[in-house]
Order: sequence, then structure tokens, then C-alpha cells
Amino acid sequence: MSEIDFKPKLKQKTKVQRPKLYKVMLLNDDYTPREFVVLILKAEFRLDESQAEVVMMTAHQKGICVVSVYPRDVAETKATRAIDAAVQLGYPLQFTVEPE
Ligand code: TYC
Repeated sequence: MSEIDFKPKLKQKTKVQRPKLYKVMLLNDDYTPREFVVLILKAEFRLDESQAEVVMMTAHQKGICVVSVYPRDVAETKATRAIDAAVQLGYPLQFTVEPE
């Protein structure tokens, strides 16, 4: 009788890695119109009107505000697109991306 042991000797561990998340931060400045900031927050970051108002006013009063969190490439693409849209109109609006 053959006694072949088919049991695997090593257990396989399935590792599911969640993507690290990055915050997109909105920085205040003295020149960009409030309405434009709200517009960008709605168009690029999909905030609704009241969320966009709160984020814009928080940055306006405190100097900085978290807009949202995303995987790194999404955060960087959105921040770059938002800055580019501001540059087109000559506004110095800035967004930064940092690990959560
Ligand atoms: N401080 C700007 C103004 O008074 C408005 C503004 C708000 C600009 C938030 C940038 O992230 C910002 N026109």
C-alpha cells in the first residue's frame, strides 16, 4: 500500500493589501475667488455645493483643509488637474497630496 502524503506542508496565506490612501489638501491664498474654489471642488472632487462651501471656507479661515482621500495616483491626478485649471485662469490656487 502506497502512503503518499498529499497534504501541503505549508499553508498559503492570502494577503490582501489595501491601497494606502492619500489626502488631497486645499491651501488658502488671497487671490483665488471663493466661487472658483467651490467650482473646482465640485467639478474635480465631486463635492456637492454644501460640502464644497464648507471645505472652501475652512481653508479660507484656517489656511488649509482636507478635501478628500484617494489612492495615490488618483489623489495626484485630481490635484494636478485642479491646479492646472486654476493656472489657466491665472489663479495661484494650490493643492497638496500627503499620506493619510
Ligand atoms: N481666500 C480667498 C479669497 O478671499 C478664497 C479662497 C478660499 C482661496 C480657499 C483659496 O483654498 C482657498 N478670495
